[in-house]
Amino acid sequence: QNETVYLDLAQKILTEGTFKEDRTGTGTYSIFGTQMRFNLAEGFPILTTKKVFFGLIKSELLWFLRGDNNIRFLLEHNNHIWDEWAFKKWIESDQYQGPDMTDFGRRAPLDADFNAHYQEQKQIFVDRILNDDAFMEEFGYIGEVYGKLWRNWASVLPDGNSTDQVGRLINEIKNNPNSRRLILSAWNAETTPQAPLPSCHVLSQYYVADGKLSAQLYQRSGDFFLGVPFNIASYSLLIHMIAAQTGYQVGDFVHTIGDTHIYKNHVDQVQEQLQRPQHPLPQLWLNPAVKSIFDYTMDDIKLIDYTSEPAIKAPVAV
Ligand code: UFP
Repeated sequence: QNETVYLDLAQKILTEGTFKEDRTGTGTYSIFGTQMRFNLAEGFPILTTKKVFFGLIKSELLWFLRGDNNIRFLLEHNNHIWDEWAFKKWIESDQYQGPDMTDFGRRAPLDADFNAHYQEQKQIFVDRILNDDAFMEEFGYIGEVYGKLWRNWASVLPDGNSTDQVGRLINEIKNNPNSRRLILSAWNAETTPQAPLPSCHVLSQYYVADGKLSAQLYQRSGDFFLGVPFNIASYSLLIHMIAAQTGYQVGDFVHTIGDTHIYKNHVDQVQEQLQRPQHPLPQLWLNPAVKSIFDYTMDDIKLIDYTSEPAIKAPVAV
């Protein structure tokens, strides 16, 4: 089954991974340079050994495709996966006057009192992003990452226009499908390293053969338990959407990851997951009436027959 490639790699990281300290202070088991391949014709590769929240994947991808890098759109869709990164910029600004939030990601799981203050401050922050336009304009942005770079890559020429990489990619796939230059880049060497979370999925390449569209992603860093299942489903959805808009069937999703890691505090959860049965993969439905990749809404994208084992909770390393 399709998911075995994921489970086998999880097992390999646990048995062969090197223990490595990391930026978050958590510690990881890590392997450098891994690859998984998913044949999208066999079903939609969302994990079935634990529940993955597809609604969050949809709203995040629609947010990227809007060229949006302000978290308000995500909050309006009840999606909180980017909150911490915007919050980090807010508490580091000189306008923030609340209790000390230094190192909130590390401290919150260890200290119940601190965690209560942290949750309160984050709620205040999120409410302000949603309701206060000036605050949203100042503190809602997460910098030069995905959406901004995909749709609106700033020109280096003084009077140049910005580049819509996604629009260009779709045109190239339609007009020049044998091209070996079908690239979507989310890493601007000048600006991306300053973002609160510099892009994890750095670059993807698209490939057409035998009437099928495939893609390979290079992900620089992969949190194998929490992040990677999202990334697999997100790129698989993107391939389906591009294929639908360019008239191809779906081929393979090739997922290459640099630092492929399992956080120390996710090991029990991974071991539990490895004991669980797999279910048949669901199918993806895209509304065929949508005629541009930029026009999909939440209701135009559905998973059919997604059955899975229950979700497994684990702390996010921030
Ligand atoms: N991470 C992912 N996938 C993502 C994303 C983040 O796995 O799409 F945005 C994880 C990888 C790593 C952490 O554990 O978040 C980012 O930390 P760093 O920038 O130090 O690699």
